[in-house]
Amino acid sequence: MFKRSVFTFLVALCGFALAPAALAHGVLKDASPAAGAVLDTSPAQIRLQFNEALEASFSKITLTDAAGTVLAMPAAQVEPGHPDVMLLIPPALASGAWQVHWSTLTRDGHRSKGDYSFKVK
Ligand SMILES: [Cu+2]
Repeated sequence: MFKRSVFTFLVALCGFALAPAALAHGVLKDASPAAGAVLDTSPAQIRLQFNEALEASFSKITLTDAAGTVLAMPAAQVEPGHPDVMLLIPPALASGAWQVHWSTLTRDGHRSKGDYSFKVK
């Protein structure tokens, strides 16, 4: 019962404190490759760091090419030891523009998503 009330309190606190700024949840803090990057070679990994710990099974990354086709590849993983980081090891990416689409469920229950693009020369 105590635990439950603490949980309720925390949920309420999170809601009250951040309700006016819903975008403060699951914010992308750092991305590699960065948005707008122009790379000489295909990136070895796509690493996205968020401001909150992620629920691995409900957080994902997809890549689409310039034509909007979704690239088939293994699912993104939460990086071991870094619950706020999602890591994707893509196959070799062809030259051109690539769009990164991410969606997250953070451990406090908030969903968030976004996209950005980079280029491979
Ligand atoms: Cu949150």
